[in-house]
Order: sequence, then structure tokens, then C-alpha cells
Amino acid sequence: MLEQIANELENLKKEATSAIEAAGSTAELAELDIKYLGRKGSFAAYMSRMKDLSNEERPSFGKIVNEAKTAVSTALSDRRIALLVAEDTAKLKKDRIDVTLPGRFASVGSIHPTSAALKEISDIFLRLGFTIEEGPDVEDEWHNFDALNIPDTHPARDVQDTFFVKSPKEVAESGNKILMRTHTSPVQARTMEKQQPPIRFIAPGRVYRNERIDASHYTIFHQIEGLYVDKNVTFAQLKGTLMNFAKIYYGPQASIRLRPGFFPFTEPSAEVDITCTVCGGKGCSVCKGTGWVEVLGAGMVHPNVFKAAGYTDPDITGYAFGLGVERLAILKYRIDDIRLFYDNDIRFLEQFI
Ligand code: FA5
Repeated sequence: MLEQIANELENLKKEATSAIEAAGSTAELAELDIKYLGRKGSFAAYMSRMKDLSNEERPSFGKIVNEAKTAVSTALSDRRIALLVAEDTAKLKKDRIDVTLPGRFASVGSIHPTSAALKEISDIFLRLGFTIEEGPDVEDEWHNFDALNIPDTHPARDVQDTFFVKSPKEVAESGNKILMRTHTSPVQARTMEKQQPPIRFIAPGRVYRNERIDASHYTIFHQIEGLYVDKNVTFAQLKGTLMNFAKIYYGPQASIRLRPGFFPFTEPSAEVDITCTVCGGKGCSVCKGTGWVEVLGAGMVHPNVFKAAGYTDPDITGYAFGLGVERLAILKYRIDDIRLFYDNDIRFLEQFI
């Protein structure tokens, strides 16, 4: 009897171990575990036959069953380890991340150089005691020209230089031409209309000119107007303010040069140059070999401008200036073409992150 059971168990062990060897997944293995070693499994069924054996046979029977069970249990855990390793390897292979691949670049926005320059320049004048005023981009003829002592015959009023907005019919009806402001100076007229001296402000903004585009001229650009009106304001104060500004914006080595100029709304007037920062004043293509670049116009407020604003006090004087923001930024960042500010070429803009 014992011998027969031993044979049967040997066969069961062989059957179980070969089924275990053939199992292709840990799930399949779990089923075999239940089938052979489970509470109602094949080996458990054998234990119930213990009662049919004599007392002498029982220890040997127990030994044979345990050996067979241990063999099957070892086969199960060996196969389980092998399958787990194989499954893990397959998963790793499937989900493999190549850490040597270049990362996907998430582009972040950057401040446009014009905005950066507008803010930096404005901040300097705010620190020097100026406030900020604003005026409309779509302007009327009175504020852009008449109030600034720019006569009807002035070439700036020509359609060649100015973008007019209203049709000739609308103009005939209203009697006032509407245009895109050609400079920020109309903010002078608008502010003086509503405020009495002392006045000290800057007016940053966009201006429009109907002119030929080249490396230093564009049809849309930005200016910052400055106006200081009080009793006994002097030309020396104007010069000092502009010199201060140049040194703060470009560094202590920067200098300014004033040349006689003409603007109908200032008298005397000056064209203001700044040391060419590209060549340090030695002469290069940006400064056309002169060592200086013209960046702004300035002067003492013309009496006719005060008259148009209704200022009558004879002790009132004032200075005004209008600087070209892109021209200043060109010098600061050593950019050789104003068109780059408007092309929106990402390779250019990325350099200002
Ligand atoms: C004026 O526009 C005067 N309103 C400035 C002024 C204000 C003078 C107050 C006196 C008192 P002008 O046309 O020169 O002046 O322009 C001033 C600055 O704007 C120039 O020095 C230059 O830096 C810039 N600028 C002029 N035209 C262009 C253009 N087409 N593209 C880019 N920048 C320009």
C-alpha cells in the first residue's frame, strides 16, 4: 500500500513540476499552487488517506508526502522568481526611457526689448522726480501740430510724413484732421491744458510716421517725452538731467553732446547725441564713424506753446525733450538694425530672456 502511494506521489510530483516548468505567467503559477498545494489540492487529498495506513507505515507516509510537497513548493517558488524577473525585464524594456535623448524644450516668454527699454528708461526719470502722463495714439491736428507751434506750412504736416485717419469728407465736416500722432509732444499740450505749473512728467508711448524704413528708421517706434515747467527752469538743468540719465542708463563712461537743432515748439533747440557705446566713441558703422549717435531732441519750451496752453506768467519757463526708445535700446544692447524690434524673430527675442 505504502509503495503504491509512493509511486503515485512520485508521478504527481513529476506532473506538478513539469506543469510548473511550463507555466508562462505568475498568474498561471498561482492557479497551479492552488491546484497542487491548496487546501483542497492534490496533496491535501493524500493526507486524508493517512487513516487507511497502519501505525508503522504512517511516519514513512508522512515523510514521502512532505518530500513531494517540498519538491513541488520549491519548484513553484523557483519558477515564480524566474517569471517575475522575466516579467520585470519585459516591462522595463517596454517602458525604457532613454535618458541620453535631448529634453523637450518648453519655451518661456520673455520681455520684449522695447518694453524692457521703456520700463528701464521710465524708471530712471521717475527716480529723478518725474511723474508719468499719457496721451492718445489717435490724435487731432490741434494737439499734434497747432498747439506746438507747428505751422500749417510745416513739412511734418504733409501726408508724406503723417498717417491721417479721417477721410477728406469727414475732415471737411469736422474741420479738424485726425491722425496717428507723429511724436509724443502732443502730451505736452494736453497736460498743460489741464494742469498749472509746476509740471514735471515723462510720457512714454508709440508714435507713427509715414517714412522710409531702413536700419535706423521705422514707421512705428516709441518715444519718451519729458516736460519740466516751473519758475526759472534753465537750459543748464535740461543738460544736467540728460547727462544724468545717460550715465545711469549706459554707465559712468557715457557722455552727451548737444548740437544746435530746430523744433518749432522749443527755442533754443538741440539735437542730443550720446557716445556710441558700440565702439566706445572711436567710430564704427553704427555711429557712421563719428563716435556719437543722435538719440533725442530737446530745448526750452517756446513762448507760443505756453500761449496756446493759456500760461501767462512771464516767470514761467520750461524744458522739453523727446527721446527715441529704440535708438537708445540699439545702443544699449548693440543691435544693428531697428527692424529686428518688429520682425518678432524668436531667435532675436530669446536673447532678452
Ligand atoms: C521729435 O519727435 C520731437 N518731438 C522731440 C522733441 C521733444 C524735441 C521735445 C524738443 C522738445 P525727432 O523727430 O527728432 O523729434 O525725433 C526724436 C527722436 O526719435 C530721434 O532723436 C530719434 O531717436 C527717434 N526717431 C525719429 N524718427 C525715428 C524713426 N523713424 N524710427 C525710429 N526712431 C526715430
